[in-house]
Amino acid sequence: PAPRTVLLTGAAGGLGTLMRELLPAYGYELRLLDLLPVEGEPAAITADLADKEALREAVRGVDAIIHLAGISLEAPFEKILRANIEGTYNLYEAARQEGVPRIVFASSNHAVGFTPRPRGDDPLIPVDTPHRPDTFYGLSKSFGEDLAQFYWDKHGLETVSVRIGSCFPEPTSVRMLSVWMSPADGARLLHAALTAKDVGHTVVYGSSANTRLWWDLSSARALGYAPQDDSEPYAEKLIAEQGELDPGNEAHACLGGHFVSDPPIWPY
Ligand code: NAI
Ligand code: 15L
Repeated sequence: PAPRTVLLTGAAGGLGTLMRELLPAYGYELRLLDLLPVEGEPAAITADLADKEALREAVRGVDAIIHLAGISLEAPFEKILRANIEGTYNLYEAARQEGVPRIVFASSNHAVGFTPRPRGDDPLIPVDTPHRPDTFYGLSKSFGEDLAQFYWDKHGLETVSVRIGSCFPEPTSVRMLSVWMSPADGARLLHAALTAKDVGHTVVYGSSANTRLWWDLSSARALGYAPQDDSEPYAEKLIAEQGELDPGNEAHACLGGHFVSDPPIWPY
């Protein structure tokens, strides 16, 4: 049967807020969880991913989990370790113990952020390109993908790992013309990831069908995802304001954009 009750972790965050608005139209009943209270949602579970008992209770009885909770930008390693690495492990372990069959994991383009971006007629970046994390943050997403593979191979718990580009209401940079995922396409992709049959562990890129796309969306399309949006209508204005991506600029050379060239955040 198609999943109906879905736990959404990270429900108070930017993406969580967008998906809370869009996913119910697909027929899901969302159970919400976040470290912070979720505005206007008194029934939301307020819990830390470090709280194993709270996670057991939160996942009990759901058909699937959309795992968005965690630190969403670069941060000192100890913080990433606790929230993203241990936190994601804790969630998978709770899901295994409670028999939840599928997780949709919010991975990130920063798991492969040091991959040079295609230029000219270069081929699109395939989904099986090696992990090249650009930050401790990206490293935690590479870990999450490996964790997902392990829980599938060892325990038969399915995951779709979505290497999200930039999911915001509008693209706000020239790089985003290539990596943007409209919120509506984000909901389409999550719905496909929840309902496709026999996904095992499938890795997909998460973006709209952008004219300036850098990566291959075929594994996402194979789940039934049919993106409807393209960032191109925003191109003229953004390029007039910011200029074309400069191939000599390190922050423009790779998929991860400025995450590649930003100075480390201390303490390292
Ligand atoms: P966000 O930072 O707005 O939201 C993350 C949420 O997780 C916050 O509400 C925060 O309170 C919660 N959280 C953090 N640590 C937690 C913990 N220990 N226990 C429980 N909850 C905790 O981030 P955003 O943009 O909504 O992203 C959601 C997910 O998608 C993140 O995992 C992020 O890495 C991933 N992602 C998002 C992209 C985007 O374009 N928005 C791009 C690529 C990946
Ligand atoms: C991410 O992984 C971040 O969570 C998000 O805030 C954006 O920075 C996005 O990547 C991006 O690459 O634009």
